[in-house]
Amino acid sequence: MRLLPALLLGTLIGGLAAAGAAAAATPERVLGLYRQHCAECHHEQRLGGMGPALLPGNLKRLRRQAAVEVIGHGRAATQMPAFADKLAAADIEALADYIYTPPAKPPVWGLSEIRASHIIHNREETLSPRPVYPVDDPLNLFLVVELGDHHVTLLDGDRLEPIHRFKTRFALHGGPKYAANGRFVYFASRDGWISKYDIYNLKWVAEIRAGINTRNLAVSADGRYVMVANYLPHSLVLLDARDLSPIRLYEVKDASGRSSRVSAVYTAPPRQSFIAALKDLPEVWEISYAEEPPAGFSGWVHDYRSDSGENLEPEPFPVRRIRVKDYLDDFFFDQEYVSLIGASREGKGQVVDLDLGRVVAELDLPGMPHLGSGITWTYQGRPVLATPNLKKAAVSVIDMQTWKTIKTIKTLGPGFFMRSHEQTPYAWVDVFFGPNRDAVHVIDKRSLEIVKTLRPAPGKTAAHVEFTRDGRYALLSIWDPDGAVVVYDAASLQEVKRLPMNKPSGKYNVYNKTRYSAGTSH
Ligand code: DHE
Repeated sequence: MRLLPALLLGTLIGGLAAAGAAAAATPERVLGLYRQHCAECHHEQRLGGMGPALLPGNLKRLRRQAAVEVIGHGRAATQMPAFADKLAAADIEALADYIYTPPAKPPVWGLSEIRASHIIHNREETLSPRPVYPVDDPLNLFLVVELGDHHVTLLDGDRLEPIHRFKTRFALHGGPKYAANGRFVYFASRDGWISKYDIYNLKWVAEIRAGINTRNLAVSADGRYVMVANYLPHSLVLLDARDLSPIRLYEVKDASGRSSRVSAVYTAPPRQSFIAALKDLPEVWEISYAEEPPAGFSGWVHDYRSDSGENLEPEPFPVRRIRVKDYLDDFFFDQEYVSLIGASREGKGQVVDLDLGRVVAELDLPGMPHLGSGITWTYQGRPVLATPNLKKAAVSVIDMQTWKTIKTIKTLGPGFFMRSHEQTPYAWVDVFFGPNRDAVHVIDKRSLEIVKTLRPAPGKTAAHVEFTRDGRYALLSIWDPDGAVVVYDAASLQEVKRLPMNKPSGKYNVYNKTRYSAGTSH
């Protein structure tokens, strides 16, 4: 949620309300408060944007009283600020009532709306198959998302210099995903726009609005499909990667018809499938794009009994459902894509064996582990995973054979992103929240000790690291409108240079991403 303007306005006007009793909460007044404080991030019609949709269907896991708390005191690990000192308690209660009231007309975003939004900018066949600018190694290119003014910068990873800067849709979120050859990249914005960009020609190829409030997207390992995970509507949308035309929409429901938001979707290259976890149902979905899906995939999305085949025509891209023990808000995989390691926001961790199709272990992960940012490496001959925590000042290191925590590394505050590379002995983790948010820890993967704490811009959030293809340099964001990407020598940990940028967030190296480096998110 982008809240600065709302905050400033809130401070000026809301202070008056907070000081005294609120005026009577008429529908007009509540609507006015909503427009003034919430609409910028959550959308005029509560459909979500930078922040989630505020409709009863999307708030199933948030009790009304918890919503009152969030409005008053903000939400950890998000951009949601506290309004308790700007709004009177009665106004906060009235806003909570409002968001639990169904809209007069339920929002619809089906295949016809999706199709109607489709834009073709440039046909692939009209574009150059080679970069139109000088570059030695196109696999060592980087994209840097600049949240400050919704732009992306293309960086040359050898010269460590910008090549081009271009405007994007509003509020990109999650990692852009590259096609396997690294020429095309797919972006998702929080409000559902999926955009395909040609990095060689510096041109947009196509766009489509696949949802109203979107989580993320994944690209199939064969580069033929894009899958989009939505919060609103409760759907997954399969697109043709060539021009983003829609192939299939999956309504995300269980056998009894209860629907769910999708936490996220990822590609699982060795399985030729997409894997999605659900936020409101204890299920993981695996969707196969293999020519001949293995056994266990039903031909019908909405019916568990379809294995019997009664009256059901098998459809392409079938779904296999795996029941889990709790909701999975956040998750990632081992390098082989056999184990899915997931956790609910309440910190209940589970390991799902995707071959066996069931939960095989539970994890001790207190706080709010950010598994989406988890990484793996080999420690004393055994595979381990490490995850930052959005609520606790700690990094958990877990043995991936026994699934036991082998070390909890204390940090200076909760962190968002963790990164490493095969060619470096170090893992980097930021301190995203709290008074030390300008600090970044460097952990030695051999000793599991913090060996250095960097403060590249005192007072400004330092976050999210990505390595060059060879692991020689680590690039770090100064998450500020007057920010920069700071380049470090990954061995000496000395600063090499700074590239000024407008609130740079994630950085994505073509090689590391398309080779599924163990040190980065996939
Ligand atoms: Fe993210 C990735 C979920 C808040 C910046 N974030 C992801 C992914 C998920 C996720 C599921 C993986 C998607 C992918 O890459 O395919 N993020 C969530 C949340 O649930 C949470 C906590 C609440 C929310 O608002 O949705 C959240 N995220 C944030 C932020 O507040 C951040 C810091 C700023 C922003 O952009 O809104 C933020 N998230 C990012 C970034 C990535 C990301 C930069 C990609 C990291 C990468 O290197 O791959």
